[in-house]
Amino acid sequence: MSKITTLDEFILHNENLHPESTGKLSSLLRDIGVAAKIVNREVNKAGLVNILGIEGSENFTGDMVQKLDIFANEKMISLLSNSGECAAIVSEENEEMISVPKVKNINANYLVAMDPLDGSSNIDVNVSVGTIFGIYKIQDENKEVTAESFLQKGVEVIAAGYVLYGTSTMLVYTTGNGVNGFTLDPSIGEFCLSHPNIKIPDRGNYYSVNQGYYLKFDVEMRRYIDYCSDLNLRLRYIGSMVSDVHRMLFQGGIFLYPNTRKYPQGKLRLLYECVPMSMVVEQAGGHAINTKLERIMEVQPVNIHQRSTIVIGSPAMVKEMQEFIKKYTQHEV
Ligand code: AHM
Ligand code: MG
Repeated sequence: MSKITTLDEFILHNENLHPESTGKLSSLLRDIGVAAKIVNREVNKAGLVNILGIEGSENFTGDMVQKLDIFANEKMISLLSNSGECAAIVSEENEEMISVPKVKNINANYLVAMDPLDGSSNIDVNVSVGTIFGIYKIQDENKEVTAESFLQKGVEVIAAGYVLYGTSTMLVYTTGNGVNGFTLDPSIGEFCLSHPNIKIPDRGNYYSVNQGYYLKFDVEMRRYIDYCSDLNLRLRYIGSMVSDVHRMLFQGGIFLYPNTRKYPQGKLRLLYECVPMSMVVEQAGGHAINTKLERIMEVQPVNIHQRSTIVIGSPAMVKEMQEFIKKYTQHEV
């Protein structure tokens, strides 16, 4: 029987490879792992207890917030706050940045941007959802941490990943040195290394886009979708970015969320959806750009909740899509 490596062991092992490391990032990553287990427990029993359904409130963007979103948000915030390593949090569910009080009067070094439960429209029909996170370093320790401290390009992110609450629960993350996937073994309550050094295939047989918006897409997007269909690629769209991108990561393919009439800047959030997923995909050998052909990781954010278009997945397919944008676009790119 091969030896099982738990998430904690893996994080510790990597820390030992870097003698200069302070262990603070490791501890933050471990806390995210613990939060993921707690959220997972609730997601799994969502059908059993009366936690499902609309909470009755709307989050500040006007999307309906469901109970599990609130639970996941609160759990993540509480674990990150107690970790002592996180100075502030930006969450999809909170309009303002959340300042975290110092633990034992020690300054924390990191900032966390997260979507605590992405794909929330899937919750009450028992379809996969996910948690997305990106960890930033505080650039100037002498300055007070404000929302502006989060306005760093994706290339500055030091760790990013996601948790997929699916048929099994997986945590996939990168610290900029490859991507590793861990599957939760419910019998021992541990994330165990199941997918070391993930590499995305150069192309795949899948494309993922909300084709229901076809007529609302720009012409280059419509031409590209026609092309995918001509090639007999298989359309897969769960409506949960984590799940859809996870499929591309393992089986190859392309995920697109372009601008629509309703969302002229795209729907997905740059800081806590597009950047972390782009870092994971790039670290696995894939590409991620917006429809202006900018690399997502190099976009300078101007607002913590800003939206972005995204084209992400297998490198050969993203390059191909890029050519469609250049050829058919009626805007300047
Ligand atoms: P959410 O954070 O409110 O759940 O919204 C993000 C989700 C993504 O997971 C998914 O890719 C997208 O919204 C689906 O949107 P649409 O229903 O417009 O296709
Ligand atoms: Mg989301």
